[in-house]
Amino acid sequence: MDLSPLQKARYEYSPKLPGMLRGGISEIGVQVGEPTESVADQEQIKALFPNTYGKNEITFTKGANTSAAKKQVVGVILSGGQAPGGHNVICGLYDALKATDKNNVLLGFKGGPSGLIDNDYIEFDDAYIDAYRNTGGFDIIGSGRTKLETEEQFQIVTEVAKKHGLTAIVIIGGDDSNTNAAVLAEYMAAHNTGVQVIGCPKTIDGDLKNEDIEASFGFDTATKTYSELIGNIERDANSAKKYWHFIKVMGRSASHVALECALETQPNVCLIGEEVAAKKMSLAEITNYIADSVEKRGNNGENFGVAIIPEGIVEFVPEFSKLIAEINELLAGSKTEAFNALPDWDAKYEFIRKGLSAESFAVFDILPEFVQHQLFLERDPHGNVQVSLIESEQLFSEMVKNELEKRKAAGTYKGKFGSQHHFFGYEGRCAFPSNFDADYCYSLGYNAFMLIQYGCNGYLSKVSNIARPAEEWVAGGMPITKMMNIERRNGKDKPVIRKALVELDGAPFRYFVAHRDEWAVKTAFTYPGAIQYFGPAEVCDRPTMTLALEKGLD
Ligand code: FBP
Repeated sequence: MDLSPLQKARYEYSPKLPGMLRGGISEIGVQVGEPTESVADQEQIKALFPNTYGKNEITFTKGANTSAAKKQVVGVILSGGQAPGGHNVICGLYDALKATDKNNVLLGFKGGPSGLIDNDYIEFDDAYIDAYRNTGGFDIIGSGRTKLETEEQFQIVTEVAKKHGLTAIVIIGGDDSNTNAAVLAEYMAAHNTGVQVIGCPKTIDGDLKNEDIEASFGFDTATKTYSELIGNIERDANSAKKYWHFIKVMGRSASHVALECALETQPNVCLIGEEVAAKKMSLAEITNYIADSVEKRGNNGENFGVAIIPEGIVEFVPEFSKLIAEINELLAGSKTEAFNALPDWDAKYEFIRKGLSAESFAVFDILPEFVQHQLFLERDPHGNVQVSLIESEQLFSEMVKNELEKRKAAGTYKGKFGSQHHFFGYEGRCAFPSNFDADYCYSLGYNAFMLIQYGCNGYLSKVSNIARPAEEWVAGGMPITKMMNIERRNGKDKPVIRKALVELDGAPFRYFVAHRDEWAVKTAFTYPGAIQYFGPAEVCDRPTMTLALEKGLD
């Protein structure tokens, strides 16, 4: 395989471990902390996890390694969307496992959780692992979105584990995958399989965090990649002075990615889904909010700007969610066929007008025609609207354009409006991990093995104090049940890890609110530039602004 110069250089990079994991395996001692309680619904969670609930927090220390000697055969899977640093979790896991005993074995199950079910695996060796050190992507074994959650799947996993003599399974995934890791850990304990299950917190969306997990890995690199691109676009906008750029950024639901990019690049507008929901903003209100910035800047002679739109925005707009629910109802079952049989869009439009409530039809009616078509014509196999396909960056730019025409006619807006559209998502999910993610991920993997070695089951690998230099990071583990509560999912009460949305009283959002009015009118862009891997620590090892603000460092 031909290597790029950066890839070669990154092979040589030695990820930084937390101080207590440095100095060799024999010097990693353990401190057992207090027993834990789930964040809410304690009685219900305890009843559902009788074997794994209430376990103690674990912190590693510098000291004698007191774990029992035992041959370890560990299986690992990557679950869900790619996130930079996943390879380093596996490298850290492998290095700790082999440093403990070179006869230990690490198996990588391919293509996500389904690899465990299908017993599709490889055994890692040095040469294989070395080819992936400090690189982006999940191609080391691939990933997938199959959910491991049914009794039948757990039975198959137990059989596969028995076949290989697995002593532990490491699941690298987001909130859902780690919820399922906790259920699998309970199953393994209840059936006396002797198989331990450990999770690692992954997702570029940044929504797997809580009082124990300070950040999910991949968020740092992905947001730095998008911020570089947004900064470049801002410079272009400020050079050409002729376009408004509407930039959608990934984040299936929570707006952490959009917020972090806004803190890094100071655009004129950034929508935050959680605020839209809290204020119950309508599409027209959001449109006016953006149009106000365009109008003020245009009237100052600045006919350009940048607006960041989070991927999940439309689901946070209450009137839009209601419209989607009504459309799904309107076309449920065989009604889709009747709709499809109508001769043309005029007939379909009439059908829609009669079928929707007056309130929802009014929302439908202000949507640009391409979105109206998209809502009715591109549907998933169950006949539901595919909200994720809605091009919200185009939706809002079109609505803003229409609004500005009205303002022009009324004589309040004197500028010119031209727009460009972008969607940044896949560009960032497999980037070479930043030093932060390379270090954090390697530490999470190394630490996951220490949790296995010390006999833990149903724990999430936890590395904290991560806004500080790596030497000061604290390695340990937290029972996953501590992070769980009961939520209603698909009509049933389920124990789940609570998804972390943007907190409107949190420091990152408050910082944004304190500055956004100024950014909306002035050209206050900042240009973060490309991720730097070699150079001064303040440039190369800088945490996200979200983390720095949450930890009171900025
Ligand atoms: P995870 O939560 O699994 O980490 O994935 C997040 C994400 O990257 C979202 O930002 C995005 O909406 C989604 O995955 C895209 O999924 P897919 O890769 O299946 O297109």
